[in-house]
Amino acid sequence: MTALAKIVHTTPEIEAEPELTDGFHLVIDALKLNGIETIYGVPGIPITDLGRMAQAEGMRVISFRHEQHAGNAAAIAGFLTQKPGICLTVSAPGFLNGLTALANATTNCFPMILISGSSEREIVDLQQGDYEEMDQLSIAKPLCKAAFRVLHAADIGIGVARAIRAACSGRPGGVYLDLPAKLFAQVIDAEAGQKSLVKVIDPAPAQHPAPEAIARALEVLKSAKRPLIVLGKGAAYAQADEAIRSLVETSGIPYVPMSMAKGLLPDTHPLSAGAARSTALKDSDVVLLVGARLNWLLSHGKGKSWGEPGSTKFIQIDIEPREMDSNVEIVAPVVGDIASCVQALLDGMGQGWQQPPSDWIETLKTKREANIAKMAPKLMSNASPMTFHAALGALRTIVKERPDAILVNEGANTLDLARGIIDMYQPRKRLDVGTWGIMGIGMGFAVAAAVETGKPVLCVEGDSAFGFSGMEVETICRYGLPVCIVVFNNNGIYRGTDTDPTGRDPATTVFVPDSRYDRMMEAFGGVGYHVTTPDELTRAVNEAMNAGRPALVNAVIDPAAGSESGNIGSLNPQSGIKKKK
Ligand code: ADP
Ligand code: TZD
Ligand code: MG
Repeated sequence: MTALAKIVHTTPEIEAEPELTDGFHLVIDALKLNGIETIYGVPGIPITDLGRMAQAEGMRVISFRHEQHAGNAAAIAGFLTQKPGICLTVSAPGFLNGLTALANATTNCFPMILISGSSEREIVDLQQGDYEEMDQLSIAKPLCKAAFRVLHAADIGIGVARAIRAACSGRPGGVYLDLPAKLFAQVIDAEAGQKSLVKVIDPAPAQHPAPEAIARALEVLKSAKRPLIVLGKGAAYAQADEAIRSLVETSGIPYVPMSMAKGLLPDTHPLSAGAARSTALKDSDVVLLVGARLNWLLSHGKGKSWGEPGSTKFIQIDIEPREMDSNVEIVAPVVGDIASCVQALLDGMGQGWQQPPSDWIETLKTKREANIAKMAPKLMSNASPMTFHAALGALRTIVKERPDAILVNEGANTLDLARGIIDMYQPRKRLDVGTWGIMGIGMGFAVAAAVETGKPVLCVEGDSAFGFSGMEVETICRYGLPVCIVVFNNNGIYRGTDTDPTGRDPATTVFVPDSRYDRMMEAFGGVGYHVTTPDELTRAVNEAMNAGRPALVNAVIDPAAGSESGNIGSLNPQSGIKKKK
């Protein structure tokens, strides 16, 4: 009993029981106080009642079939809204299932909080075999940005506040919050409980760049003959859309969007060098990175994709100071939040800014037009079974006509080709496998995209990729979400044509041929379509998206059309042993 409650009980003239609260309610109140309205999770001991009570208190609680997908939903909710997405799981196995998503969120700089119930500390620490026993805090620590445990109900407010601030401030990331079973039932005085809650003020404070850093960056940019801007998903996350558009248009510098930055400016923008990416990277002399890391996705800023060593100077805008020089020298580091940094650059450009030399712009334009023209006939093929290009050509038109729809995309060929072929027109409309190239984000991302934005969602999924989260079609049907899934069914991973050399088993990369994924959707009351031509695909997707109801289109793709590992086959290690001829 708290001190206050004791006094109340022993004072004879006050008859009424003191108003009490408990751990369950304090967690809910703390989240709500901080504007968090949705929880993604899977129920079970000890958090079943937490989900129920949160729902009763007006929160949206979206129950999944597997925690990884709930975690992915929370992560992408964080990316879309700048508020940490919440994933709620049970102890040990549920926690571990959610951990992949937490690690992936951290890797991608998405703010999320994994809240897991845990077993009794006394038993866990003596390893005495509690129900779902695991030292979850220790296991989470190396896989996330921060990890906290709350032992007393009176600390829930602070615990939630710390988790929110850790997830959102600086470089965003995943946070683990460990809530032992005993905590939920702890009772404290309601007024003291309310007072213990913390509303996080300014969870992601602006971080203004130093004026010297801006001056240095502008000097380097001015000296460029062939400048390029690379926009990354940090730029999409920052929601500084107008400032970024002004930066490109005022500077006149062509830009290349990384995958999830597509649509920050429409891919059809005259300064987009997306369709001339290779030339743009290789021939540029100064590159301004905006919320994009020089990791494998940009060939670490060196090697064959880039010009001669030392010929490209990098300016980098990032909120994380240690990102600078992580792969190559950054001649002008600009540390701060993207909105402030981009605005400072714009202010510094002022009236007298010189547009880049026109021959550079012309070179990229010519290359872009040539690449687009080369691609065009492939997108029109009417062959059946469909090629990836033909099916994506159909979807490209659909996205053009529905620019506010959110595109979720995973797979190998299905991913790499869709990224190149489907133009995006608005910010934060393309959600995909991100920094890790992880399979399994599909349905989790789709659910959260629909729940958080209310917009229609189109998922373009390799048949393997879809399988990682396919059971969540039930979740999509249960909540009646406007999600249309197109499964690019080429009978396998990369291709459906491999065989086991011994003839015993199916090859490691193939699935049951001619599977009917559309029937999975029908099993739960959604609409299934089976299509074999681009025209049928167009009709099915348009019908599904007009209806705004769950649908799955099984799109038959030529099993021989794909290439090993899509665009990144070169990353496959090759055996050093030469086969005898
Ligand atoms: P991409 O995969 O699109 O190239 P990355 O995930 O590699 O993008 O890079 C995103 C970068 O953006 C990270 O280094 C992260 O620190 C940075 N970032 C995220 N949000 C902000 C922000 N608001 N301001 C500045 N940098 C940010
Ligand atoms: N497991 C996880 C979690 N992530 C991964 N990226 C992989 C395995 C390996 N992998 C890829 O990188 S792509 C892919 C796997 C299994 C599936 C490719 O097959 P698909 O696409 O059917 O989704 P295509 O269109 O047939 O190429
Ligand atoms: Mg496939």
